Amino acid sequence: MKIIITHQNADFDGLGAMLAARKLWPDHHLVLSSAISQPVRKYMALHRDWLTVKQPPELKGEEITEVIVVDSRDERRFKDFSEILKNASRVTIFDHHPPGERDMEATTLIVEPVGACTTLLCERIEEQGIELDPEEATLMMLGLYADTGNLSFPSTTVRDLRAAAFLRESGASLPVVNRYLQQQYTPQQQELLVAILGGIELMERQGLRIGCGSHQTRSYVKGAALVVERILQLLGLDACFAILQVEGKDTVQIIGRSQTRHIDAAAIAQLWEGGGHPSAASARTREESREEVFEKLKQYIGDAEIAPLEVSDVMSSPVQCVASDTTLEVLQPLLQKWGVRGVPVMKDGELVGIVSQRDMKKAVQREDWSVPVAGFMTHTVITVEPNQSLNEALELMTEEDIGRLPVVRGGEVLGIVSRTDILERLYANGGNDLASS
Ligand SMILES: [Mn+2]
Repeated sequence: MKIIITHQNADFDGLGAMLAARKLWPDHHLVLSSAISQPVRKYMALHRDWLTVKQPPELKGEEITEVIVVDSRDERRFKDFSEILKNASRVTIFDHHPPGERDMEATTLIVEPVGACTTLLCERIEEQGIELDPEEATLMMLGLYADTGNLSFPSTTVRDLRAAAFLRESGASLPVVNRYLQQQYTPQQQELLVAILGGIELMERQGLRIGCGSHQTRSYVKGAALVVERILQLLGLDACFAILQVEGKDTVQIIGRSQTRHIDAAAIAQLWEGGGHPSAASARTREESREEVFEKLKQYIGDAEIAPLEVSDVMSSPVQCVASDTTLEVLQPLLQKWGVRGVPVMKDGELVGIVSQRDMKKAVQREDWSVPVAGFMTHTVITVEPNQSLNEALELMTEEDIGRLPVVRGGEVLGIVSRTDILERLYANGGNDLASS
């Protein structure tokens, strides 16, 4: 017998990649360990008619010759399958996680840094001209969207976008995708959200804001990671960690989310032998109490070496630009709509100026609404590179008496940084950045 498996606590990317693998190798059976994440369980309950999966006990007595593993290669996430994997004559792994210490060996190992594992298999499906029906395309789209945050996480690659286009063309239903990805919070999740928010400790390092919460719950809260993500957004944090424990139980759960390259959630999860991605990771331990874990976490964050922030860490990106022939009449409502005080001006793909409220005021006084931006913009454009320090950018703004700088590399406008963006960070850090750079 030949089988396709994914990690325990299967998520949509795991399931989507499994289905995609079976399209490529139809003689394989899908086998799902009984521990699966809650949204996936709900999905499975409604789609059993066409999505047939076996459970590990059904494999008893079968000789498993070939195994395809998708969406992880960390042996700790395959405890139900350890015997099978040891005895199989062929193991093929498709994964998109960075390497870890407990990675399994494989006959064929395909690991590529894309946003979702489903993407790797979708590409092969498209290449081979295999057709998908809308249900299949929808499940794969769920996998792709779940792991890329609806194609918005920084880990999203062009390959993920292309795979999404292929799945959409194959009839993937976005309303169905949304139904499973934007689930309402359960009462337990809502309670947890309020509890963590109430007791969260905020730390500031080099202008980065990191929240750490610790909470004991009456029972296990499914989907706690979503709660941590929500807190990150609500408080506008750069990273957020929650330490959870069920009353009367030994296991302490650590969940981390990070939106900054300076805080690696996976490296922190590894302190307790956990894993994941730099932006999203988790771990469990029975060796330490919740208080000990909390102290260790805070100490780690407090001691972590964090390079001084650069312009790229605080810039707004992508940035709205206007063409040099845009008229004042068109420009004024645009700036209002975008809620910005100034924008870069482009001509033939090149940055030729910057126009601010201040420039516009003068033009408005002349009441010539048909005058193009080029007629009243600031022509000398002072720019910064993304890797310049905040201090350098601020000095430049002070010297030149300007409120914002386009961030440019190799002629390409990557973003824009304002004085407020920088001052907020520097003051959050008590001015330490100024001293250290
Ligand atoms: Mn994945």
